[in-house]
Amino acid sequence: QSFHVAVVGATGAVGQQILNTLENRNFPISKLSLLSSKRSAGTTVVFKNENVTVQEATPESFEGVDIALFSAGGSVSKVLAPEAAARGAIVVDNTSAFRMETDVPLVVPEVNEQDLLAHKGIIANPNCSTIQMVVALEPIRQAYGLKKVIASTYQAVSGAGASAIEELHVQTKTVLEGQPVEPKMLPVKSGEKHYQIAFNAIPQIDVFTENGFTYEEMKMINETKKIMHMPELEVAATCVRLPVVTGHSESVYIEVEKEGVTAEEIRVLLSEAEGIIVQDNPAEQLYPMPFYAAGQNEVFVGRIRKDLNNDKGFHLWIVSDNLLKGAAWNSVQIAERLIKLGLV
Ligand code: 11C
Repeated sequence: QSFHVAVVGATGAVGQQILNTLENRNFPISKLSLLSSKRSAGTTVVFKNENVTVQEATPESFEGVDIALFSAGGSVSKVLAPEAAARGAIVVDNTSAFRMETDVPLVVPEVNEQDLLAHKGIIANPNCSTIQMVVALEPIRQAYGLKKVIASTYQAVSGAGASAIEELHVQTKTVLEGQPVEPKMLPVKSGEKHYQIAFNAIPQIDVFTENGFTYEEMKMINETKKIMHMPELEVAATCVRLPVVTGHSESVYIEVEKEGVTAEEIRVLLSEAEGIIVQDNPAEQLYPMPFYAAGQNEVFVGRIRKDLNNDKGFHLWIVSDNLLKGAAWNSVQIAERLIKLGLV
């Protein structure tokens, strides 16, 4: 059994990784439609050693498509994802356009695969920083209960797309040559102010909301509650952009419900959990780092410590490739589960 797959946003940072992942997983494809906004149409991309020309995405592009993987920005998804679904395609959408809609499952397969069963044509892929965190938190929730989560993130520029990677490269070179830099992209491309990212840390990802948290922070808060089916979970986040190309890192403080849990118990639990690699041995300076996690599908967890004051408090360091588990791999994994569950 094989499927007509459409990739919308095929030329972007995530789109490229979706194509790599489809290729690496040998995804059962009978026909592949590579689509994009008008601006990128006509570009050639390579899939399985063949050049494929990207076509402009229109509603008609989705005739006969079984699975449509969208990562061309929220405005494209808002218009075209319903068109694709109306034509019978199952959409896996990487943007924030539909994530919080009640009839759209927001899915991380290791956590809430069963939510796929209720889909109505569109399935949302969560934000990258949310995905890696909930993969690590779900086994802990199941074993010990979960009351509180406070996350501080150290996020790579690739989360802001291919042009942000380019900006980091150009700025780094410019600074090393002793020239003044002209920031144009970060923290928010359409924003009024831009700051240098090379040799810097920017405590703003996406725009600010009225409560003082940024949208990235609110995504982590709201999406975590939805994916874990825990509206009552206490969650807070501070999201920071670093001059790292790929791989988001997170320092996460949690409080569990059960008393007397040890850090070693959490280490063992996570090392047996799906999609997680525990790298945690201070004696050997073993801990996850984004440079080494890049290119891999798993979520890496280390620095697991019990809080010094709170018996139910623990600290974790969670790292993953934001373009893979945070985006492309999670999307393709959803598509694979849809097939496994007989939903396509
Ligand atoms: C970043 N997390 O690192 C963002 C990118 O809602 O899918 C992903 C935005 C999203 O900038």
